[in-house]
Amino acid sequence: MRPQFEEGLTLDRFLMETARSHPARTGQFVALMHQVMLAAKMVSARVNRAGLAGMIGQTGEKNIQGEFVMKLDVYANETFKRALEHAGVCCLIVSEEEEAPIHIPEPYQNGAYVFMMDPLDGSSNIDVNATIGTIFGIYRRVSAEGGPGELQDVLRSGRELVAAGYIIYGAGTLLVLATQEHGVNGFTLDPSVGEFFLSHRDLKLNDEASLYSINEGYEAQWDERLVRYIRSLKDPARGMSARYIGSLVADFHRNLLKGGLFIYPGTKKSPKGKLRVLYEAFPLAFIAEAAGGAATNGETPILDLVPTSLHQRTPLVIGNAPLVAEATAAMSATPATKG
Ligand code: P6P
Repeated sequence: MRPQFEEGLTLDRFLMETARSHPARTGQFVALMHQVMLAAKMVSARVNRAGLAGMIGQTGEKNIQGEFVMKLDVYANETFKRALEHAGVCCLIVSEEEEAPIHIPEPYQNGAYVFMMDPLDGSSNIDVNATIGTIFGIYRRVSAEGGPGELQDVLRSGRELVAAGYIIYGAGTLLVLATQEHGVNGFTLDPSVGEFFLSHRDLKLNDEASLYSINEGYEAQWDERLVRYIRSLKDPARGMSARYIGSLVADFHRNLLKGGLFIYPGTKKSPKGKLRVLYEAFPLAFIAEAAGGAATNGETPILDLVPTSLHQRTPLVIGNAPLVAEATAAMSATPATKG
């Protein structure tokens, strides 16, 4: 039975109360999430004044404050890395911004967790002030405690994730956290006190959904079965509306709250699509399933995949379970033999 958490609870207290139910926990997960919260607040502050701080799309120059100007996504990567690499909670960090896995530098301790992140997804939307976000997934290491993390700690089934979440930097900053034991909960940052407060308790993807999200500009590159399926969603009798921001965290978050189906398919040019397994598809699939939804690659559940490389891509079909099942069946149907 999940404890009932009242609105307004801080993320700090939520973490401590939920950690208490795991005597085996060493407190490292709570410490890791504290570092994620710190980095999230720093990135949020910088995103909110990006235009002023000369952070829009520039790099390597000094701005009027004399600050070294980094592109926001580089700043986000550095901020999360720095917050996590010296806290003794991670043994490996994987980032969309870095080709190789990030090992914990001397003299810092290797911890029990692997942290995978897209530090600032949708950053192409920054210049137009569209909502962007950080996406993360967390494994407990399987390699021997104490030493540096290994590839076996991260190239593994999504079913082994222990937690996942995202921070969405929009009108407000919201941290959504999913864990195996406590479902999906959203915490809104009150920048005046620097705390995250429970604002979206026990989020659920129920079975009603009237939104679908896909970049229809690529229709000519889609598999014929997908073309037919998307056209079927436009039948007025279905009462569906199209919503597509082009920022994965924003599109996913809207569909999580309102119900909807998001598809980033493979195309003839890019059969594996654009989105990455480890730090986009896995975390969002973990969240979707924890909320009662589903996620597939158009054929099989995303979380059943076992990636063979850090930046491997996958098609993504994610949202309310009945819609995901319907879309997956349509996309994987045996093509009718030309008679
Ligand atoms: P397209 C943003 O660049 C991103 O990685 C995701 O946030 C978003 O869902 C996707 O690309 C949008 O891609 O090809 O539709 O512009």
